[in-house]
Amino acid sequence: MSLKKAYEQFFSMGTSVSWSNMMSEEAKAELKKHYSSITAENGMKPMFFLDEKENLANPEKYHECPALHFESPRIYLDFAKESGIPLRGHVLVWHSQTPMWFFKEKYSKEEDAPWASREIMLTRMENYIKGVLEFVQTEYPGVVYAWDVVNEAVEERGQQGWRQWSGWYQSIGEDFLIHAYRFARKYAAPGVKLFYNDYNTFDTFKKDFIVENILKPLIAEGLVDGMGMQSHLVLNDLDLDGYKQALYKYGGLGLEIQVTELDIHNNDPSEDGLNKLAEAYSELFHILLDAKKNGKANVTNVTIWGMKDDESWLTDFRKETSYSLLFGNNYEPKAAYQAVIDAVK
Ligand code: 9MR
Repeated sequence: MSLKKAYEQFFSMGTSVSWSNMMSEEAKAELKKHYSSITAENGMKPMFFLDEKENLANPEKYHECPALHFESPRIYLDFAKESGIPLRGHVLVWHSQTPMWFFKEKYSKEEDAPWASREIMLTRMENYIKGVLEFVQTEYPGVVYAWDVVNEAVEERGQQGWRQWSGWYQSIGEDFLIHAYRFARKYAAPGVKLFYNDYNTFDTFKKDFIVENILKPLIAEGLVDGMGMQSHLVLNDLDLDGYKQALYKYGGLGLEIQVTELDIHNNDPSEDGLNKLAEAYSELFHILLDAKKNGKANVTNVTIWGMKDDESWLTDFRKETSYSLLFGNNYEPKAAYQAVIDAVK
């Protein structure tokens, strides 16, 4: 049984893919077998589209319209096109993995270089979004079905509100977000879905902030189609009730819901540890399936953040080996994989 087949009636099943996955025939075979959606884990973020050499060499020429290059993104788009697996675009507007010089006057790399003006940054934003979407839609029509337009605009603790140290916030102000969606809607091909994406979206304050300050204003202008709940969870600190409440709250707004970056950090590779992980995945997938079936949330995709344990970003981030995914280091299905398959039976 494959993941995509098991879930085809309910939602697509995705995974993030790395550059090295794209170089591996084994990984590509696994992708074709199990997944009906892919997301580039890194390679379609702004740092990969922005041509640093060209922009820095000719800042006057590009100060309104940044030079872009497409080598890195093409690897993912070529595979998506050739395999027929639709791709989630990640991500257009983010504070991270966007070079600091992009936000600065004359694309300066000096440490205390001034921010570019609001007007210039709005123009750069529009031209960046236009350039990326037009490239993708011209050369790979129909391949990218959704975009995370803005990622992680809210502070760690929601009660602090907007992430004010973001280059976007610093240079434009809090309405950078609505402008990003206006530009994305303007240039996105018909049918391409626009998402807001964030982590810890079940945190009470963060959830309320996102609903009131981000989703409702975007919905009022018809600028957003879906909410991306990243879902980087931790096995020893799970609150699936809170998760369900958040899912229902976002779902109640009438948006599509996608679980965009699912993993459950687990540092225990013993049988007991792996069984606990399987139970957590099982419970989570039951929540998602129930929400879909009872109309509480229109879940349209679940994406696992990594194809196999030894490729998870979590080991680096948590400073301990993480056994958080559905497949082990040789793509062997773990108990968590079986639990996900069983959840839908
Ligand atoms: O998994 C990605 C990792 O390889 C990168 O080093 C990291 C850099 O910030 O980004 C990771 O992916 C992030 C995603 O783009 C946005 N949500 C959080 C993810 C985990 O950090």
